Amino acid sequence: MLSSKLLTLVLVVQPGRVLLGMKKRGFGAGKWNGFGGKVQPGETIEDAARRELEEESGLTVDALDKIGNIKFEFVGETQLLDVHVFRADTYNGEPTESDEMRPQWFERDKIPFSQMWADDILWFPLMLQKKKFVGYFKFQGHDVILSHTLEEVEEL
Ligand code: 6U4
Repeated sequence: MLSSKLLTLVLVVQPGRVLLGMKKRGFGAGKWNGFGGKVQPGETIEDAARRELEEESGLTVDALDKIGNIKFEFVGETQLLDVHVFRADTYNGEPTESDEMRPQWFERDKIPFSQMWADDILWFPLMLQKKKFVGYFKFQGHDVILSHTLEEVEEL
């Protein structure tokens, strides 16, 4: 039985564009990704999502919608990543570079999937259509998906 680590991931979406961050260090460095990180003890998952978004992008949000839950297994690792995905359609502040992330807006038809986690191209279309989803991805290293499941759900 694998233990799991709780993580958050926030996508800020505006009509026609999505904010991504270039991860400058740590897990997934060199990839464009949403903003997020580990849930700390005593913190709700949503609080962690807000905190990480602010730390990494400088933005605060009023409403965060739960949009997905994805579990990642990395062959050879004993811990699953249990990633709670949120979407924000409004935000306060201006995207600001942090030590960890360099934010940039991308037009919806120019999302840089070749420089993102390999799973993103599969679930971004659901997220952009505001469809909720659950998924499981088994990775070999950081680039190869060995198997996966992905399904739309009514509720999370
Ligand atoms: P810190 O605590 O910042 O040193 P770090 O190792 O940088 O930790 P962290 O906390 O930024 O990692 O968390 C990793 C982030 O990457 C989370 O937002 C979840 C996200 N993530 C992990 N695997 C992913 C994947 N396969 N696809 C994806 N996001 C993923 O889209």
